[in-house]
Amino acid sequence: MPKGLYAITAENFSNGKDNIVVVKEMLDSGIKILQYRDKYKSKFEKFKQCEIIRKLTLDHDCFFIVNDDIDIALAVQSDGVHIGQDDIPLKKVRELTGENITIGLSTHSPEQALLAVEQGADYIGVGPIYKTFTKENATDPVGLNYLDFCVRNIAIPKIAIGGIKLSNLLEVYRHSPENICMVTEITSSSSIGLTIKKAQEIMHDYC
Ligand code: TZP
Ligand code: MG
Repeated sequence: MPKGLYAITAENFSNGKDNIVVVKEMLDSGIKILQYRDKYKSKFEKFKQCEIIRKLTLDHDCFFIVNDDIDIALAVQSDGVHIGQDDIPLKKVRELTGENITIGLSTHSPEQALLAVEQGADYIGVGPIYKTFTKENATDPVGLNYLDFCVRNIAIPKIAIGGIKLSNLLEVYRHSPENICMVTEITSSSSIGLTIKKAQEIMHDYC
């Protein structure tokens, strides 16, 4: 999985645009890791969008991850699937997917991060770093201390997520996670291209 900026769809926070329109703008602006996340559509609707996004991401050399739906991930042959602490246990997901797919797991504590590695996760989500209004029932912010723990103790890639904006991106970047995710800062931007460009400049300067 490439390092750098990690984008996630959020149709409810996309200024009325559908996921496909937003994804096209993201890809045209150079996003190299994209997660499809949609908590409101039917399985059929999600599958149809993921089918399109799979083609688009292949054309743009972008790593494509499906959130929650292991069956959709397998059906469209995404590069990865992302699960949370309340989903089917990671070991079972691995049995279903086989070794050739990247599995990401959201974590919120040192215990969860260590267990994720033990159970074979390929990367972990670390967050929410700051307060976020994007995810319903998000846990309280874990802050940068938990990110520091992970950077020191967890060898697999770490994706910092939650409440990250252009305004605090540099602060997070200085803590050296392999990837940083901004959800609504990108999806709800009136210029997705400009927002991604600014983010990439900030992250590039401090490599
Ligand atoms: N997982 C942890 S926080 C979050 C997810 C999906 C949402 C982060 O969204 P935003 O808009 O970047 O705060
Ligand atoms: Mg989930």
